[in-house]
Amino acid sequence: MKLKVDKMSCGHCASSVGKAVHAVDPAADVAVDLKAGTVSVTSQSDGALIRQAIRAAGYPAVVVAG
Ligand SMILES: [Cu+2]
Repeated sequence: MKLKVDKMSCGHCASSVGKAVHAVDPAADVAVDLKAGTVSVTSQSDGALIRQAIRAAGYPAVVVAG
């Protein structure tokens, strides 16, 4: 799935988002594109849970694909 994630501005943000996703699914594959403000996640877990975890970490996220 691909998400548009607001408020990511630096590597720390990228790692916070990665941690949030991995808290839901430690096996998830996470690719953050800071410039585009997008996050690609490959995971067997429920996408809604992943989106929620990213939001809970402080980054408004919406699913844009998958
Ligand atoms: Cu940051």
